[in-house]
Amino acid sequence: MKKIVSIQDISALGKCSLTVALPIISAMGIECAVVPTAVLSTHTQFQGWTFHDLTDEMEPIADHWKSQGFAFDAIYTGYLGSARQVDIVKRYFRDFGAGAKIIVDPAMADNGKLYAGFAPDFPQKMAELLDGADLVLPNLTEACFLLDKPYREEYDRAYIMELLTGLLNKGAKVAALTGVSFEEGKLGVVSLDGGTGVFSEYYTDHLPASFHGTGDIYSSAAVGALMNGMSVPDALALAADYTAECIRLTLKEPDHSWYGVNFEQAVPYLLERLKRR
Ligand code: PXL
Repeated sequence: MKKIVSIQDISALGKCSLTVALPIISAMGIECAVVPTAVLSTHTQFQGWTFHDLTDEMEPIADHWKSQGFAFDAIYTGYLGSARQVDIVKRYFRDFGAGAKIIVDPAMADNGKLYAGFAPDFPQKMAELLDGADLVLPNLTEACFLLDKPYREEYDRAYIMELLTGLLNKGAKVAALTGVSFEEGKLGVVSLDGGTGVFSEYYTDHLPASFHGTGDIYSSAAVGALMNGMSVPDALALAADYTAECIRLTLKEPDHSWYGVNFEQAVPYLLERLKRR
C-alpha cells in the first residue's frame, strides 16, 4: 500500500486541512500519516478562533520516524502556521523526500487576500517550499503572493502562462493553478510541466457558490489520484470533478453549512471516478 504524510493544521470544526485530507486520501486506498502543525477551534474564516501551535512537536516526530526508518511515497503540505514551520517542513523534505513526491499546496490566501493571522512577509517564506517540489497547487491569489505580483481579477492566457512559468522558476517541477476561468460559466485548473513543456487545462461548470475548504479537498483528491498512478493532468481533472460534485451535493441540501462542502457523501462518486479514469 502506498503511504504518504500530510503536514497541515487540524481545524477542529470547519472541514478543511487534515479533517478532509485524511478521510479523502484514506478512502482512495492510500495510507495517510499526519503531522498536525496546529489545532484551531475552527478555520480562520470564523470569528474568534483559538490556535494552539504544535511546532515544538514537529521535530520530535521527525526524529522518531527517522529512528524507525520510515519512508513515504509522498509528502503533501498544506496550511502552515509560521515561518519556523516552513523551515521544519524543509527538514521533512530532506529526511523523507528521497523517493517521495513532494506536493505543496501553499494554502494561505484566496480572493485577493491573505488569510487572517499571516504576516505580509509569510508568502515569500512559503515560496521557499517550491524549490524541489514535484507539484505546486496554488489558487490564483496564492500564485500572485508567491510571485509577489498584484492580484488581478481580469486576465488572459498570456498572464496565466506567466504565472505558471514564474512558479516553475521558483523550482517546482510542475505548476498547477486552480480557479482559472477564461469563459463565463466554466472554472478549472491549468498546469505546466517544466520538464516536458506539456500544458494541460480542464474545466467544470462554474457553480454559483463559493465555499471554504474546497482548495484542500481538491489538493487531497489530486494527491490520492497521483498515488493511484494517474498522470498529473488526469489527477487534476479528477480532483476538479470531485470538488464540483461536492459543491453540487452541498447546494442540494437546503440547510447546508457556509463553511465547508459535503465531501463525505461525494466519496462514492470519487471512487467511481477513480475506477473510470
Ligand atoms: O482551507 C484552508 C485553510 C486551512 N487551515 C486553516 C484555514 C484555512 C482557510 O481559511 O484557516 C486554519
